[in-house]
Amino acid sequence: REWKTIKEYKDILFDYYNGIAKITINRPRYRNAFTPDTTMELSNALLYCRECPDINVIVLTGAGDKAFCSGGDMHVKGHGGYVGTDGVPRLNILDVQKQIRSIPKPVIAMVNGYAIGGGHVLHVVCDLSIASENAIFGQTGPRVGSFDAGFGASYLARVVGQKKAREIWFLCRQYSAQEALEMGLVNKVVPFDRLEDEVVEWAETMMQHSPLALRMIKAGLNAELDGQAGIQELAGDATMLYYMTDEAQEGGKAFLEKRKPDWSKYPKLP
Ligand code: 2NE
Repeated sequence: REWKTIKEYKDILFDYYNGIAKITINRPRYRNAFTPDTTMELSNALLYCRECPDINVIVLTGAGDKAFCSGGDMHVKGHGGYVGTDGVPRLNILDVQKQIRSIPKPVIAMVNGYAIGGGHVLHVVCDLSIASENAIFGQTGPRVGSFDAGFGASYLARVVGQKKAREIWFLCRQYSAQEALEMGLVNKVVPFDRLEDEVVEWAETMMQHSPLALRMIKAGLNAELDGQAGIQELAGDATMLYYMTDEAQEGGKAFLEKRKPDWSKYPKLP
């Protein structure tokens, strides 16, 4: 399989193959921990994925065979956030989480090793998670002076249930890929050397289906959980579809032609 580079970055790889974009956190020396710079690059790549009509499915992963992502880079954790090369403390990984949830295309976490701390949250917010047998899952926040009480807690609880989510956060244990599968935290576990093939197969299956149907399903599943922000996205999709109707076009045309709109010819289904 020949992945083609979409764009060069410092901390991430950004590749394309057959309708699939693959974003790889490329800091294996630090178990693919992210700094604010890494996070800005992730945001930038995700924005590209949103805009590009040739990208149907996005895969998020980490470089190497040890880690998907080990969360925020503890070397740059300062007062008020993680400090990037500009010296400003930030928690901009939260923006990436929101982007993953709101991008109107399926996002698959290809979990190739440790998914720990903020790295665990990243896989949790992806639509699907496929893990290799060596993957290990867990939160560390309360052990290392941090926490993610947003999607990292509330959405996790929707995925694995309240008791398990509290166990994961309160005890900071590590869980095997098999345990993750049993608690519904991942969709499938495969041997490491099959991981990418499996992920591409899942992406290709989804690409045989209606992109708009997938978009609406994702928006609907999110809307139930994301309050007004979730409803806003679902409503935005409804507006997009409405704009594609003759009825909506009539409104705009009538305004420009300085006449009363004639709604009578459009269907009013029961
Ligand atoms: C990931 C884990 C379990 C891997 O363990 P192991 O034994 O395979 O590797 P090791 O030796 O711990 O790590 C290899 C190198 O990577 C660095 C280590 O410091 C080590 O460097 P050297 O000793 O060789 O110099 N490394 C690993 N994780 C790093 C990190 N997150 N930041 C900087 N360097 C890191 C084990 O390494 C581990 O437990 N890592 C820490 C995980 C963690 O606590 N992450 C932060 C959680 S808080 C967070 O992510 C967060 C949040 O809670 C809320 C909002 C935003 C972020």
